[in-house]
Amino acid sequence: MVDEALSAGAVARRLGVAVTTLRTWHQRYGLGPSRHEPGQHRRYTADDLARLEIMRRLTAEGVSPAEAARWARQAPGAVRVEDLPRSRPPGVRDGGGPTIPVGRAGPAARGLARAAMRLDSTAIGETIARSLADEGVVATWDRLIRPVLAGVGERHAATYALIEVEHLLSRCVSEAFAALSRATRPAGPPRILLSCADEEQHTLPLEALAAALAEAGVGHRMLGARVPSPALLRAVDRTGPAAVVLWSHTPATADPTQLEALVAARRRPLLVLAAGPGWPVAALPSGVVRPTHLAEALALVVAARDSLEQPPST
Ligand code: B12
Repeated sequence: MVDEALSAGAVARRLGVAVTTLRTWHQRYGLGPSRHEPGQHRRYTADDLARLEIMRRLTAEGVSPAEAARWARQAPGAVRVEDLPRSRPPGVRDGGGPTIPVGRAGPAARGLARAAMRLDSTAIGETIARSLADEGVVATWDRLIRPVLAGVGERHAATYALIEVEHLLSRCVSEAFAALSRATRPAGPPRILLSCADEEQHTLPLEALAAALAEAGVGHRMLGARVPSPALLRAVDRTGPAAVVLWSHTPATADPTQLEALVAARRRPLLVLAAGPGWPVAALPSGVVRPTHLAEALALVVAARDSLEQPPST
């Protein structure tokens, strides 16, 4: 299962629980790390992890923590999966119930998906914050958050369920990106304008771009969801941005006249990006660029900002 002993943070990530939950399980139920090397923090072994996996699964299914801990302490070896108790109260579904498919994404994404299924906003927030600090915004969005969001969308489309999971997860993602942005100071004036198309409520990819810009110290303005075309044009006129990114997630909000108005604006931005899967690739006004992923959009807007800042060559 695992070759090396793990830290509490790594175990929390794998299981999709908060570090504070691990601490409680250790203090109250004796399910702590067993490897101890002098002068170092205790580490979790593969057997410790197997016990905690049982604890996580049973508590998620509604078994009381004390009873779950009794089963967990017998593992590994002494417990067979079919012997485990199944006292799941109505409405509590995990483990054997529906899960969020995350494709080939790694253990952290599976942990995030499990935390989302449990509506555990503390664990969701901790998992995302840890990844933002360790991996940065682009990797966190592409490898951790996006697979889970796509999985929630897929499961919802198939079952009409998980709306509460989608809403809670979306909110936690927004909060994590906003916290990162608050902790940074952009250098220079905000030359990038981010906006959703009229009636578009899917803001998270733009929030990811905003956080990536903040991480890179690039100033920007974010207008957010559902921006009517005249309001966007007024914002362009008042702020003269180097680049405007207009997000549309579905064909229903992808009216190309919004883009036409931008390229015809009095203070025409150097770069207009039609971002998001909603835009019809074949019907974009000329001069409009369509990035397909976060890193590409980031590189394009930073380049536009840089060329506006550069003094004219003599
Ligand atoms: C979270 C979510 C919501 C949240 C949004 C919260 C928020 N603050 O953003 C809420 C609950 C508000 C919501 C509402 C709705 N939603 Co919604 N939602 C989603 C969900 C689960 C994730 C959206 C997201 O952030 N996707 C980002 C990533 C996960 O998408 P991706 O496909 O991997 O990304 C691709 C590209 O976009 C690109 N990309 C990714 N990130 C970035 C970043 C940049 C900068 C760039 C350039 C590119 C890029 O790379 C990927 C490869 O192509 C999706 C499922 C999905 N697969 O997207 C449904 C989904 C988009 N929603 C859907 C629907 C139907 C709706 C509603 C109409 C539901 C309703 N009946 O009310 C409303 C729409 C309201 C509106 N007018 O906008 C459908 C759209 C179907 C369609 N194609 O028309 C989806 C696909 C779910 C589904 N499978 O049915 N939703």
